Amino acid sequence: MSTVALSDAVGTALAEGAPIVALESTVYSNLGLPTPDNEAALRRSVEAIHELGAVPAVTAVIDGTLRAGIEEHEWERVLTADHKTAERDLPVAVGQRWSVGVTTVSASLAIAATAGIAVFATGGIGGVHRDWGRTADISADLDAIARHPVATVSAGAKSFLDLEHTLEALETLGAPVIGWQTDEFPAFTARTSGLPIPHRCDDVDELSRIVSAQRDFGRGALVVTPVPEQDALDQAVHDAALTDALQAVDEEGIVGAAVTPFVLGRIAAATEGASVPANLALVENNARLAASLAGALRPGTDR
Ligand code: PSU
Ligand code: MN
Repeated sequence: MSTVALSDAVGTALAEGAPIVALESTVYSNLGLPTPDNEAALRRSVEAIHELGAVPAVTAVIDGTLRAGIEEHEWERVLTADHKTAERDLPVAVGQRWSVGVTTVSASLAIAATAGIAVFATGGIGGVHRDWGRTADISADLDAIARHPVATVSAGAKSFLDLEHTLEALETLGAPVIGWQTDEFPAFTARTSGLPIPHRCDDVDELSRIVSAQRDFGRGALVVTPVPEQDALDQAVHDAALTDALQAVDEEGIVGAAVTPFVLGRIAAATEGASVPANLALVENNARLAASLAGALRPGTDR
């Protein structure tokens, strides 16, 4: 993998062993959120990480270079980008010198691992799609979460996925799933899917010991935390919008990497934007937990 260029702040933090939180960039582009909510989401994530004394490292490909940490004058390029970049696309983005590639969870984890960053925050991970038997559509996020020695913090997986089989796939791949102050798998804008998860943790030092032990194996873990109660999307509103969105996927023949942005856009439109505030709140909440975890997890210390 090509070298990752670090922002000054991330370079200094790595050298000093200060806490860092990697962030993806697809969610902050219009593939993830409409303008201007995407910028608000980015700002809230970055500020939450700073508030907790950690350094944010937004990952992206810019002018053909893999980046961990972007400067504020580069935000606009990421916010307006439309080139979704998964881990397998990274070598092509570098070789073809893409102007801007926004990273998914899998690509962000590859960049974070290469840079030596231990903690990563996203909104909701990709997973097993509901029609996986027909389409074989299983997000590359899952394998990347298990394979890279980076802890991923998310609000579970996106609610339009097959969450039961997403958990099953994570088990097969060997990724521990740890509920932060919960026993159930969160469902993105909903606090729970009702599905039990194997492990729960209520204390950040304990969480850092778990993540650190898994890093010693050279592997990653998934930490899940529900959207804050006051920001959760009404379940009935959500379910109705989702049914319509999934029907539209079929009718309009949307496949592959286009499915996730399409469904997110349809749900946002159908809920008259009620899903967007929930999405912003959970992204910030995840960044906050990731920053606390990064603070508890001092690189190089044997906890
Ligand atoms: N969750 C969101 N918005 C997003 C995504 C997740 O709320 O934009 C993105 C993430 O970058 C994730 C990707 O890695 O969708 C998964 O896409 P796919 O299902 O094609 O693997
Ligand atoms: Mn997919």
